[in-house]
Amino acid sequence: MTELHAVVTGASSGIGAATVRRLIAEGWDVTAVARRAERLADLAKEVGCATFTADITSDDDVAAMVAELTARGPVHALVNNAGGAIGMDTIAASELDTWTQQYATNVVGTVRVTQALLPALRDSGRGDIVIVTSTAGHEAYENGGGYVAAKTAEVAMARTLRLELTGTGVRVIEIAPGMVHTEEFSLNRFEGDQARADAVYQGIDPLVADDIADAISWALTRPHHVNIDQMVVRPREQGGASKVARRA
Ligand code: 8X3
Repeated sequence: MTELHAVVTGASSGIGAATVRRLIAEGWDVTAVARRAERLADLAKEVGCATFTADITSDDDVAAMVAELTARGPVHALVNNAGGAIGMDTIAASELDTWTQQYATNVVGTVRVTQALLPALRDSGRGDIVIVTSTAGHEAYENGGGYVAAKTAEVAMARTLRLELTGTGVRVIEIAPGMVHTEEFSLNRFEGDQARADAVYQGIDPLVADDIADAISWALTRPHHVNIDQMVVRPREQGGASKVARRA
């Protein structure tokens, strides 16, 4: 059998890079997609993945990516991981631009890449679309309005897409992580403020990127008649968005 080919977005760090490593270890042929070419080159050197430098908010980039990937052969899985959070402000105080940006990356970016690769995924005969959402898509929390709204929309997208693709042989798998300590998620959210970013994970054993890569890889490697619709993954000490048991 030919190798299965997965495309992973947001692959230059964190959950995306961990997913690339994990799928390569599982024997997949993987294309890592992100904006930062140098980081992709390092990852390719480390694990032997293919790479494509693209910004998922750009129609041209995504069209070029799909043209190149489909010319190379079939695409069996798409892991939509690119996105992220900006800021921690009340809705009253938040900048509208942060809402627009979070919607553009998390929601519209995911739709853009999914639409563009859907014909190839259907043609593969066993397509998979993974959407990495967040527990923020399932539970609101104060000061997270823009991110909660974007992730809630992404959850709705996953549900709708699953209905629309029923009977086509394409699975739609939503993975919803809680607190995952990655190099960049909270640092980006707090615009480079390392102390604030570190404080998010103080006093708990947070998830790490590989925990989510493990969940993604597990869902993808179930027999293809099994669709893991949704998986919510949190650290043990996080009972809910606003309920975290921290050590003193
Ligand atoms: C990340 C989880 O708790 O920061 O998607 O919203 S949280």
